[in-house]
Amino acid sequence: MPTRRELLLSGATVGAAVALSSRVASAGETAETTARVAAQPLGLPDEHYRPVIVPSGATVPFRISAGAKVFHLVAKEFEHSFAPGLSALCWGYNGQVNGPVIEAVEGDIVRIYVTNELPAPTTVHWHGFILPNGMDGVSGLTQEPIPPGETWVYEFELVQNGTYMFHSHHDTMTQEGLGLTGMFIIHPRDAVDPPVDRDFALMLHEWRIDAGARRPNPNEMSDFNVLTMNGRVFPYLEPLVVRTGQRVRIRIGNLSAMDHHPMHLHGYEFHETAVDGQRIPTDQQRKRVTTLVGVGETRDIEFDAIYPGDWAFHCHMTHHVMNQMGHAFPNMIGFDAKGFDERVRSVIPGYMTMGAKGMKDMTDGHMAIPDNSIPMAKARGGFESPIGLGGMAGVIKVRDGLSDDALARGEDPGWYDHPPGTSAKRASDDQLERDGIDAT
Ligand SMILES: [Cu+2]
Repeated sequence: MPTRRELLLSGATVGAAVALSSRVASAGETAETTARVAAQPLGLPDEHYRPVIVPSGATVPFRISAGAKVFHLVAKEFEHSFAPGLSALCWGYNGQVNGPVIEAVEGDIVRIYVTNELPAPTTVHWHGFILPNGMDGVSGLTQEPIPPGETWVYEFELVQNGTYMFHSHHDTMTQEGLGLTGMFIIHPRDAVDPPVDRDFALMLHEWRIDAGARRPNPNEMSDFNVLTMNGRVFPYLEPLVVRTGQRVRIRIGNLSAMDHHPMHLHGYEFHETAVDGQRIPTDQQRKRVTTLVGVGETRDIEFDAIYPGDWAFHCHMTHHVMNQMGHAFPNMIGFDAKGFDERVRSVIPGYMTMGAKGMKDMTDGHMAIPDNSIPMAKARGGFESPIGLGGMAGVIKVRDGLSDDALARGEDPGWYDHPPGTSAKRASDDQLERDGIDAT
């Protein structure tokens, strides 16, 4: 077995690894005093791992320098779009809320620079990591917070593999709440069996954004009205596109403030293959259709995409698949508004009571909405009626014969064309009579 010294590092020699600048401010002692050398070559995309796909998001680019994989996170405020018609001033890394995704390989040494362009101090905590205590990123406990305008550096070896996360640990309620969270995926040295063809990463979050407000309210404790995956509400999260027969993994992380999310996949039974980065032995993996992702937890699920179609994947808390407009209305179900509406119209021309048949009234687009807000599910699929989903929902589009190129380009194949005889439709008189259904 070669000694550490004999090992050439990808793109950098051992000599370069030792010559680490001491001018860099460090979150702990290690980066300043010793440059460790990875025991094996740093893992490279497409050579040592298949990169994850981040719908509506991105991974952090890296360079190899002085024996480590070098990443740079810039924490700052920016305008984030949750959906056309709804944006707000959020805090995030590299211009993304709840992202971007850092990807590396078990055994890699990572050196992560954090530039603080926020108006407040910050830190980054590496959630679930086995690392030196001084790299753990807890403000006041393991380091001084990073002052505005400064760049600090974290450096540690990745001794685990799996789906992990990172987030601010300074004034956590405010900073996490405004979007300073992301996923950190550590690929194993040897791909798990069976390997997956499509490996998706989704980060869950919840926000309180009052209609017309410029910023989310991080002080909210229970009444969240914008529920997102990778910072988007349905249907503005890019679809998860898969060719029929491919093996799929979905990695789900939850750094919502207060809510656990039961994530439900339509049309499939999946295996829950990892919890908090820990791979579950194959014979203990349970088949499920819903996986509960607690706050601060991650889950990996895997399945063979053998059923073509447009399959919903969403949180099963019904208020979490609504958009802003919809939670706070009075209960009008069953209210007979006929005479009432006429009387009110004599005072308010054009008045119409909404919600007597349920919240679907709100989806049809004939209700005036305030600036910078989104009504419940305005989106249309392949049908005349809008899709009855909003918030924390996405679509997995499984299609026959998609080319590798089309998948690599992230092309949206459009809405599913259901084969004849495979869709729900109005029952015919013949059917009703044949089967003895009295529908009169
Ligand atoms: Cu939920």
